[in-house]
Amino acid sequence: MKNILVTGGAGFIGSHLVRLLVSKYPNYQIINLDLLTYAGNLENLVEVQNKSNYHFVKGDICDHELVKEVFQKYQVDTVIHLAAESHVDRSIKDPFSFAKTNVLGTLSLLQGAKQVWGNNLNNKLFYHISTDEVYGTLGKSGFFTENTSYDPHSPYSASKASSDHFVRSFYDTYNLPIIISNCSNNYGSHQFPEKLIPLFIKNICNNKPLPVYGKGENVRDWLFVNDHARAIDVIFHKGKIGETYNIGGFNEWKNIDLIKVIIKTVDKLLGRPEGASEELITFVTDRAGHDYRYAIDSSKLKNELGWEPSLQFEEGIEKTVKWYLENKDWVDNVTSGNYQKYYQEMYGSQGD
Ligand code: NAD
Ligand code: TDX
Repeated sequence: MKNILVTGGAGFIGSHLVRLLVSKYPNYQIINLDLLTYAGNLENLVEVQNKSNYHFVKGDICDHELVKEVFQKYQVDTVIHLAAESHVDRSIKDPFSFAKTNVLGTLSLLQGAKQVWGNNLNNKLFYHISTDEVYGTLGKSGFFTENTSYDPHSPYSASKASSDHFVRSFYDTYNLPIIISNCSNNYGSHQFPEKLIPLFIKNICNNKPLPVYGKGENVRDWLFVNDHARAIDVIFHKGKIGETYNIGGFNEWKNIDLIKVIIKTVDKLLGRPEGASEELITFVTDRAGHDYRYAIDSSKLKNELGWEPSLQFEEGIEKTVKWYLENKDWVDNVTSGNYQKYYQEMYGSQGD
């Protein structure tokens, strides 16, 4: 029996995790606390919304009184904390909201756990979900390990780094049982079309330009989102208190090469001639402070807890593209509202 508070469960990774936990563990109560910002969508959770072990609370993690109420009402013994502002480009335009949600929101949850749990810390866990971006950028070779020093460059990664430090400080100072994992770039269904892969699939379908930052030379390490959810499940059950685990797929792609794979896959599934949409590639002004390369060494997670990615990249990309093509209504729904304004402000005439 567990009472697990998942924050940000209506977002991309959170909704994959909630669906996994609710169906795999009928004896666990899963409480999803989510503010439903532009990135949160209850449509992502229709599959579990009527399950008796699933509970939804709409609210802000920064609302400390609400957080304590939720801890008490549901007798929360585990927190898996994903709620965050998560898009680097938005953090460049509005860093303050990243500090608020990612730093103060995390602190509000830590304080809630500390106050409600008191000295009764048996079988308690505060599991914080973080990113490889806290480590900064790599050159052409090498990997981030759990011992790499923090060196964030964007307001997003600075806010995530700060939240990681707060989480660790609660372990060192108050013995709060914590675990942190730092994952590489995720891809898969239900990702908001502001991030590279869903944005480009959407634009290819609509014959719109594909805004590639700089020369498209930057490198990211891509992991299928279901594999991240599986890793969280493993770490939550078998991870050691106080430890950090890196999660990644040993799957590095230069942006421009990845974009060509996406184009090829979408063209094939839409019945267009191979490579027809390559003419949509448009090189635009680089992202400010753009980290050159991320690559995760996840051997600790493999050697100590036995986790490995389950899917080859080509298979994952094909599944992902198919999902977006078959779920145009989902894409249209999440991109109604303020999305057009965001797109115009972000890409202006460059991407349109
Ligand atoms: P997302 O933007 O898709 O979802 C974030 C969720 O948090 C949304 O449901 C949103 O409504 C909710 N939220 C935002 N502010 C809130 C607040 N103040 N109170 C309550 N809920 C709030 O994000 P994602 O891509 O699913 O990322 C989830 C977590 O994983 C984040 O902490 C992110 O830093 C981390 N992460 C993401 C990736 C990635 O590739 N997407 C990789 C590594 C780590
Ligand atoms: O329009 C674009 N053009 C482009 O060239 C966009 C949106 C992105 N890019 C580039 C920037 C990056 O090098 O593609 C790469 C991937 O960009 P994003 O999808 O925005 O991801 P990234 O900035 O790498 O961060 C992601 O991975 C780590 C998530 O958004 C973070 O939440 C996570 O922590």
